[in-house]
Amino acid sequence: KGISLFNDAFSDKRSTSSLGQMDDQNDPVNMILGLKALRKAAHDSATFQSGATPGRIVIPSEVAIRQTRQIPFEIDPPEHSGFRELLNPWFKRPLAAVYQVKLQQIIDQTIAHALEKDSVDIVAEFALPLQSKALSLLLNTSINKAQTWIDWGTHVFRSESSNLDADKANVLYNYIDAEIDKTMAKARPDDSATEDLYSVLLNAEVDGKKLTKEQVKGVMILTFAGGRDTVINAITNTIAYFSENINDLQRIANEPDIVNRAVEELLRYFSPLTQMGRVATEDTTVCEHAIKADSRVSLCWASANRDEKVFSHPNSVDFDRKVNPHVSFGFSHHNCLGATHARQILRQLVLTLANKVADIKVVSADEDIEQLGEFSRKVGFNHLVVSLSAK
Ligand code: HEM
Ligand code: EMZ
Repeated sequence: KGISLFNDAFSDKRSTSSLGQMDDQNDPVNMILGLKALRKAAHDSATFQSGATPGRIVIPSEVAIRQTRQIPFEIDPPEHSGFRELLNPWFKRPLAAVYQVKLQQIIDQTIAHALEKDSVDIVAEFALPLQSKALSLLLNTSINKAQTWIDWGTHVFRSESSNLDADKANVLYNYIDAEIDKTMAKARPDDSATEDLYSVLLNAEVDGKKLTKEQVKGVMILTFAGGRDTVINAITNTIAYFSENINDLQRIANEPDIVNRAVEELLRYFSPLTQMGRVATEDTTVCEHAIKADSRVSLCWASANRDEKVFSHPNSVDFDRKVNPHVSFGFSHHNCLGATHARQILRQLVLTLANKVADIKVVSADEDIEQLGEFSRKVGFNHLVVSLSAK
């Protein structure tokens, strides 16, 4: 088996040390590799903060290309909780039946289109349009806007030429500024059914104060950036997995009740987001290793998800795994706000593939390998051309 394999890039290191090291733009990172230590650090936001200079907790650091603080991602408790309470109900909307019906239409069209063609690039012609169209549901805005987002490509801050593309980032920032201004200029009807995320945020108060334009922009940048390549990788990797394990897809057709467990296991195995940083607020330790004040650590979700102390046979995909405390969506205060949406996409996608697709043949693949110091990790694909056949 080839393209469905996602090796554990951190296993050798984890067997001898609880921390890995990498440099990133002269701002080194101590990577926390074990699940238990990761959870402890994620929970301790006073010592390991998210609210550092905007962009610094992201790896690669986005300090050079972003001044706007992403909300609630780059804010620590206690301020974090007011923003989280505002956003939680909105981001739970994917649980509503009407939302799922609309999502199903998008998924059905995406699969029908792929079945019509001799071959499709799952990244550019399947996962990216699906992610962008589904995002219009999350924002509760017109699906016609999705084409603009599709034209931006798979990542809003990275391009083929650069890992940190300032021009590309500015396209997103200017777009969001313009959308905010348009929303403010509109006289809004008093009808909650027509509200989109921009208008909800512009009308909202947190701790008795209206959000500033800059804060609304911070939420919107995060919504566009955080749920983009993660979702695209999750979708593409899922198709890659089933291309070499078609019996597992047939099993889901026969036993649809296992779909949630299957999706969680695939998310554990792929870990679509490798790691996220924190900045130490004081001299401290992680697993008895010294960590200097104002230095970076990372919560390495991808490593923790293969921790042999927690997961038996961590490197196999096992849809029968009953206890699966994976951290693909993070852990503690900042756990992924988009998880309800992402899970809903993946569950409906896998069920629909299981019902409609008989086989997935890979035509060509180009793997996306992250180079993180001494670690090379496959996180997804630059392209994955496949040919789907109908049931
Ligand atoms: C936070 C992963 C999809 C929005 C996180 C975190 C992880 C993560 C690991 C925790 C970051 C931290 O602790 O610093 C993923 C994965 C996804 C996904 C693997 C897809 C499979 C999405 C989507 C959206 C989204 C679709 C929204 C459009 C957010 C937000 C936060 C977050 C807003 C910050 C929450 C907070 O700070 O309270 N995500 N994410 N994510 N994610 Fe996702
Ligand atoms: C940031 C991050 C959020 C960052 C939870 O993850 O996702 C990354 O893809 C973005 O580049 O800016 O939004």
